[in-house]
Amino acid sequence: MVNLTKFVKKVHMNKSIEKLLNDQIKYEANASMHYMAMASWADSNGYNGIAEFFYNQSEEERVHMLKLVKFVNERSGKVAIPALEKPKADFESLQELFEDFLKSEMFVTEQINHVIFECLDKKDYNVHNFMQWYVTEQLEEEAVARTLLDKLNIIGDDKSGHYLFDRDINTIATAVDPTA
Ligand code: OFO
Repeated sequence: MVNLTKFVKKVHMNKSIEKLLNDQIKYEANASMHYMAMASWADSNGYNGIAEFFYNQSEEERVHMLKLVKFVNERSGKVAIPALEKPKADFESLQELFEDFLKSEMFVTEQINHVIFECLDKKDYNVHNFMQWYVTEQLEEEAVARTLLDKLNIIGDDKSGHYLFDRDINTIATAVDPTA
């Protein structure tokens, strides 16, 4: 007869992976608040298109966090809902805003790579499979962040360029092909 108690114990999430997934919950939540602060800054400075873009990014990050919370619970792991960092509220320029956006995405990609590494090390192919969605998502978001920063660097300090960038940001972002 199979010892089911032993089996159930075995399918519980590996502790180091559980810890990394909880860290990831925190990074996604921090990114969500960070982008909310960016949206609010853009809103209060008359950049309505950029504000809309970051409000949407903030919501996307919240959904990424939620997906992880549900996944850890489904897999019998323990979720610790984290306290969050106070996000930066002021930016010197649009360049600074979008440099921070790119840095934030690069940071999250690096953390996801740690999770993937640990999954392979611990042979947890279910979590590895689940995390592939995040890998693809990061590829896309980093490509968008890079493209937007490149455009802004071309525009420089030109005010009419900023006006057009604000007007067209969503068109520019949706046209990015991360595999190109
Ligand atoms: Fe969560 O997608 Fe970027 O950070």
